[in-house]
Amino acid sequence: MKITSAVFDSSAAALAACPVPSLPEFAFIGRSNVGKSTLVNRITEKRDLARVSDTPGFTKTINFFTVNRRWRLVDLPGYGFAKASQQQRASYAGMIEEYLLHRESLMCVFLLVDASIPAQAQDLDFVRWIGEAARPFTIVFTKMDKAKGNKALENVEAFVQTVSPWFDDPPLTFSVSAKKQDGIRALQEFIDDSANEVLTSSAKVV
Ligand SMILES: Nc1nc2c(ncn2[C@@H]2O[C@H](COP(=O)(O)OP(=O)(O)O)[C@@H](O)[C@H]2O)c(=O)[nH]1
Ligand SMILES: [Mg+2]
Repeated sequence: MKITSAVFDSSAAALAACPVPSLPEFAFIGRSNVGKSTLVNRITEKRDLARVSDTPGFTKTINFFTVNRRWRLVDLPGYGFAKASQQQRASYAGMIEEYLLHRESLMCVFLLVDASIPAQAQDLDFVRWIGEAARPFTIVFTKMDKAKGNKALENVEAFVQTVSPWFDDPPLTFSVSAKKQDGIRALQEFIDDSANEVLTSSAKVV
């Protein structure tokens, strides 16, 4: 597949404000600083499409990007909002939860997990939550280049071992390095193939 166009669509602070669900959507979630915005930029092959910020918790809205006029990438606010008040935190969590549970065009949630550090409670909690909600998700291990030696592979292995017993089939995983450009193509193909599947099957129904 080829990226022919990628544009910022809109920002929303509530489910009701999201764009009309006319295209298959793929959402990115994870702790602040895990590499969500960077990954959106790599997948869309645009340097500055999603704002890459070093300030944890900078993105506070749901941001939509339309790619090839066929599918949308969705950059969700990071969880663990260091600079937000308790009340702000609760309202972001509510907004994200509503989007994840009720967005009809959501095809897959990508949970980004930092492979350079051991499993974090917040990430494991999210896997458990999304599994219980029975929403389609995959795990994307980021920053595969960052830790020394085999550490990243060991962290990935340990994470998968921890969560796999919670599911009938172990979750699908990807490993990427935005820095080295590793694993990006596989994600692009997965997204495009998934979008094609739904677009063709809905075309048949019409
Ligand atoms: N070493 C390394 N750093 C990365 C990678 N992906 C992102 N980063 C860095 O991690 C920081 C946070 O990235 P960002 O995309 O803003 O994270 P977000 O808060 O999840 O959107 C930035 O300084 C990025 O340059 C990666 O694959 N490898
Ligand atoms: Mg970001």
